[in-house]
Amino acid sequence: MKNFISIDDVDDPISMVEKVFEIKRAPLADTTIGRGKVLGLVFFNSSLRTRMSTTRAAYNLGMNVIVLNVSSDSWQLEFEDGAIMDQGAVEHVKEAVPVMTSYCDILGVRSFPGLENRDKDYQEEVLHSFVKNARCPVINLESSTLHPLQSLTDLFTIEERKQSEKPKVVLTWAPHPKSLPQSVANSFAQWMKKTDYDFTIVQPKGLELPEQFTRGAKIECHQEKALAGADFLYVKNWSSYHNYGAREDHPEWTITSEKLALTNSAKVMHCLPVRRNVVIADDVIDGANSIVVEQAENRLYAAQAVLKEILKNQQK
Ligand code: SN0
Repeated sequence: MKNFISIDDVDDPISMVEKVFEIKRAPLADTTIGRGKVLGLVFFNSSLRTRMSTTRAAYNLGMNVIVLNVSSDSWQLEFEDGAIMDQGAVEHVKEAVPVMTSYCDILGVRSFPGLENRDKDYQEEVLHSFVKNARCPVINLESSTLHPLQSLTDLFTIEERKQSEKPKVVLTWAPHPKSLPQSVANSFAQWMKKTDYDFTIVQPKGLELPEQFTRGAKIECHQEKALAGADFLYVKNWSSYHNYGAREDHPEWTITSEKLALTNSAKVMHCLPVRRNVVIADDVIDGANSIVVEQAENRLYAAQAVLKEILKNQQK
């Protein structure tokens, strides 16, 4: 694996999941493959799980880590070609990224969408300028449209816990006080489509995700109907793709114990952070069906599997 930008960098998602199983069975089986190497983690946005799990994953492989919080600790970057830099941005990505890669052997980058200009966000300007200017592999730590480290984790978590060959997996929209990216949901849909699960996405009418990621999935707009018989319930808010970035208020879409009762005692998943009693009710998150903490733990093994594949490729 050269970069980890999207599912397209993975030859076979299921064999990648096998590698995550191997790591989870023995996380410290290979503590020298990354010796002398440095992972740079560049954050344009907040992070808890991604930062900590990817750092720990690197340590388990013998790497060191440098974290840069661009928005608070570094110079403001310019991305536009030919920009006359007489405003806020201090440094162009054309210098900044090659310089970063002269100190690092792998670079991870997180950059959320602005949620104002759909074309701009869906062109993935920040992520692509990192890939273009980096002289080392790049890992997507959640970009404007995708979050593949989360999705690999999610697929692994379902494979680890499924009780039937083809579980019914439902991705349901849920309310949120802010406009959020579509990235987690887009990416989850993209990875689910590579499986033979019975996969449904349910959202209020008008909040459909972009077809490029959901084509082939069952798409519903009646939540209760979609929840019937679900084995896994993936709960997530996203803002509108069609009325780009708009937040919609549908308080009746919160996942409560009454909704959970409609499922086949579904395992409840969420990428976290989660707004309790808005997205998911307390008794569901605190209840026996919730696997959100175990799911987050699996971020470590997924990140470690990805780093290991990239390190192995560098040894060639
Ligand atoms: C991000 C998102 O893409 O939905 C990151 C999830 C891994 N979530 C948020 O930004 C939540 C912010 C909030 O105010 O709850």
